[in-house]
Amino acid sequence: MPTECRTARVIDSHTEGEPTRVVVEGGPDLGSGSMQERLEIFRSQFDSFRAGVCCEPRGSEVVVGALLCEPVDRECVTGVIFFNDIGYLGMCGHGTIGVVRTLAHLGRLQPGRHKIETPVGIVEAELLDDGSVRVRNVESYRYKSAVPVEVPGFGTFTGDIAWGGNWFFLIGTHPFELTLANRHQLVQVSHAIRESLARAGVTGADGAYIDHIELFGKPVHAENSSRNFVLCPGASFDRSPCGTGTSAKMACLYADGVLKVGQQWRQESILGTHFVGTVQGVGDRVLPTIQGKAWITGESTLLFDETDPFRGGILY
Ligand code: PYC
Repeated sequence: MPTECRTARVIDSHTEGEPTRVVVEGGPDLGSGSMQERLEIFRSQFDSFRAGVCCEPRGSEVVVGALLCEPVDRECVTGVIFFNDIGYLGMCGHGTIGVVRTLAHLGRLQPGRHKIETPVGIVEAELLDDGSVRVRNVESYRYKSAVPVEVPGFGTFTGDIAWGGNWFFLIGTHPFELTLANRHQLVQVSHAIRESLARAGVTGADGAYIDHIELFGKPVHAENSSRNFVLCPGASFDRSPCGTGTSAKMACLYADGVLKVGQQWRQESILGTHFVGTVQGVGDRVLPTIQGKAWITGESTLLFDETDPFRGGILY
């Protein structure tokens, strides 16, 4: 934990059930390079700050952190680096909705469109009058379709590999019940799938590690298009429908000719909450938008006492 970080002011929210903890003051100084360069500085020099904010005893494996930074591009309202209990995220859809809701709560932005800089590109977020937020994500695409993977103890699964701001393996056919009551089995099998993909050398573009596994099934609410279960990096699952996961899904549906430009895709989460998504076509890729709502749940100051053995989190 950097000695200069003794306190951090954070605002907590949840987006359709998934928590975001925005660091609004007290984060480490990452310099003035690109967001990708700042992410590398964060990772190599201040990783204990990430763990101190997200891990127990101050956080938990389900918390996604968001460090606000001065944007490089002055047209952006803020820069942001997303992180969790085990590392860093390229983009985060539910987290972006949480950031916008937090900035509105602080009086730092008004309803309307705002650009936000992330390590994987600029996204645009619109705060709507009803308090919901529509995020136009980074360009998303299907990288490979119908990839089989043998998973010891579970059998063979076939999935698509797609980019939606993070790398996903998306599986439509499986025997598992997508219910909250069945979450332990879902975590176990999707964890085994992720390990099997890595062992078999199945990756995203340029050898990128596939850190999100997404299972699909029928929605519980008839107005929705599909239900998902998303394993996040680490051992936690997304309580929201996952903004980057919904983007990756829509890129696959678009590539299959199933989702047309402007058509709505309502992605239901494991909790029964939903995001409304649409795509714009960009050649064989898409520019996805996802819309959902966040609620502020707390404002606090985290304290990192120098004598606390867990000021940098409990590391499993
Ligand atoms: O909403 O993109 C998302 C997300 C990624 C990990 C957790 N949520």
